[in-house]
Amino acid sequence: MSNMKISSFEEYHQVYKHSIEQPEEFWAGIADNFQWRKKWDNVLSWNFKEPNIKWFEGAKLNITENCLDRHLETLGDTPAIIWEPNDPTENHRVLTYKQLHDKVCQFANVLKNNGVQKGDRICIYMPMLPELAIAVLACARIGAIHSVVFGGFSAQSIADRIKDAECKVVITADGGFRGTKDLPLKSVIDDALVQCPSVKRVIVLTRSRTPVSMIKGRDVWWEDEIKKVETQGNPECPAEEMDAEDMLFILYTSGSTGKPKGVVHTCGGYMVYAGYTFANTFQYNPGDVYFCTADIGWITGHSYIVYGPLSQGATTLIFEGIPTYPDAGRFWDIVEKYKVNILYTAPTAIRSLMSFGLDPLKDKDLSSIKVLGSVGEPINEEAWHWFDDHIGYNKAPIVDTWWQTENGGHMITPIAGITPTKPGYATLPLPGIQPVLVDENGKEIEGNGVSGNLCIKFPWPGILRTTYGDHERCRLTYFATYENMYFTGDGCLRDDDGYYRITGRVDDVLNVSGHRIGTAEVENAINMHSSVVESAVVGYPHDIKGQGVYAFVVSPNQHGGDAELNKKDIIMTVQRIIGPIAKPDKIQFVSGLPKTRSGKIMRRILRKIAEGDTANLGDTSTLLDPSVVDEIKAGAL
Ligand code: 7RM
Repeated sequence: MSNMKISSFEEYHQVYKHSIEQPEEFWAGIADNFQWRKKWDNVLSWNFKEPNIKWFEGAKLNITENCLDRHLETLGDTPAIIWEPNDPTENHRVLTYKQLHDKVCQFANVLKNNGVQKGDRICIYMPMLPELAIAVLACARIGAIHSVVFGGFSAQSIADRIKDAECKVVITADGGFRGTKDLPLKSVIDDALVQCPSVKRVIVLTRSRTPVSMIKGRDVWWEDEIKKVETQGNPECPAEEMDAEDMLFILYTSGSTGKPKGVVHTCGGYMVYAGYTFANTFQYNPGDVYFCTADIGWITGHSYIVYGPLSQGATTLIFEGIPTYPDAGRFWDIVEKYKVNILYTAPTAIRSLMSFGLDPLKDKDLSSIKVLGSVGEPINEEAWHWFDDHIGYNKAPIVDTWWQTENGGHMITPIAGITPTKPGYATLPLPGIQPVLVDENGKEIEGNGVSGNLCIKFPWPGILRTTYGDHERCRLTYFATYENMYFTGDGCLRDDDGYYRITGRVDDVLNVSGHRIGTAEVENAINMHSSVVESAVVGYPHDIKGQGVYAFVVSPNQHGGDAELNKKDIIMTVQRIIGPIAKPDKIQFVSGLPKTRSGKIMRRILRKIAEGDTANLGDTSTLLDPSVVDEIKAGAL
């Protein structure tokens, strides 16, 4: 497994060069570090036109054999998962590789008993428990395709995702705990399923013991189903033999249109890429305790809580709660309790903890930390230095990992302890990754000290293969903007040293606390409110969240004439339609939106107003009615 790890900056440059000159040879060498039932006939065939991308064609494997079975002999008694509960007084749990293997097999048999077959889509809506990882792996074990939906999404969002993928089974829990909140997960699922005739079975894990209603013939308890397979007596569940290009999972992500896309990853390429990047970026060593604070409902959790670490035989810590419960020292308590060596978190969490000052760090022993990681959004220099000074004691390299749901794993990132870092910079591409900057006309911008739109010009094993049920959408979103390139949607600069700094989205996608939210999605939700005629949503700089959601709303006939009440009601609507993560931070009622003669909303102007930068709004002469701009400026929040 360690054959993949680069061990010096010099070696990085050599390997990088090789990976560009002989990509197939390079990736075949990486793939040799995994266990295949049958090796590939062909490393790569691709075109970005359709697109049609195939890695390791002809190879057969099961990712769970790589994450579980192959470690049993050497690491059977090593912790695979350490679980820390939301409530620090509740007992933690440890699952060794042997125990995790057995539980995955057991639950895979539960799925089979409930009619799940290879290729079926399974929606998973669960709290951060070992059982969430077990459910994910059990699907992969039998070739079912998981679609994990983050616990912060509403019933409507879940229903949209279930319908899009025609899921047959939902796996959930009665409820969950996050900080002081109880999440009524099963009840949210019940609301969603009113619209979802494809769902034949709901498997419900007991967690919170909140009363739930179970529907006869549809809903079963996780624990009862486990008892059934126990009495059936066969604890094994042979892993399904998968083609490298069979679907492994779908994960929905927001784009610039109103409807989230189901990003599709496949078994072979995703496994290789998640494992390769985990081993290299973090420089994981046997025995290290690794803690990624993301939720498994996001790609970071898929690749860097479950598949990446487990494929490398690592010990991965799953935390059920939030950084500020019961107080803002919680992460540091966890680091101390388990002697965490590698901590991977998000700038929004760092900024939020920074705001509590240094008190929560008093008497916390963080000396176990060797590597720090950041993901999800650009990290500002202040947060970078705080992380470096107060958490890493200036001894732990910070890996600022840039990548996307569509990429499967890290793309541009330092390699811990090997790549010299610079605050705010994702630094250099991993070997195998060929970033390019392009101008508006799609012309490559060469040389250093330049900026442009970030594209990737050659495939890597973790690249998305399609968007579920709509390949044309995949082509249009990622491969049609610039010919023969994958377009990331991010702006980027390359400094004089050739280091990359990602500057943020160049499309109508917001990044709120590291969560991708399409402005169109939020607008659609706001527009559902009966008082709303139309709306425009933009982002604005937010101290903790990175970006906040600013909504300009045309709402002439407010019920009862109470603007504050109406705002609350609109916020509730967004919460119901999308979920709490998309709630507007600011709502400004306006009498009209700035539009061009062709009816397009001039978002550039609204963005400037939301940022508080009203001095130079640029050319407003093409507006249908320039006077609305003055009104909006005057009423800005
Ligand atoms: C992993 C993840 C992807 C978008 C991406 C960027 C932004 C992520 C960084 C970053 C600057 C980083 N997947 N982004 N990481 N920007 N520096 N290190 O977040 O699909 O949910 O979001 O997030 O804009 O396009 S994601």
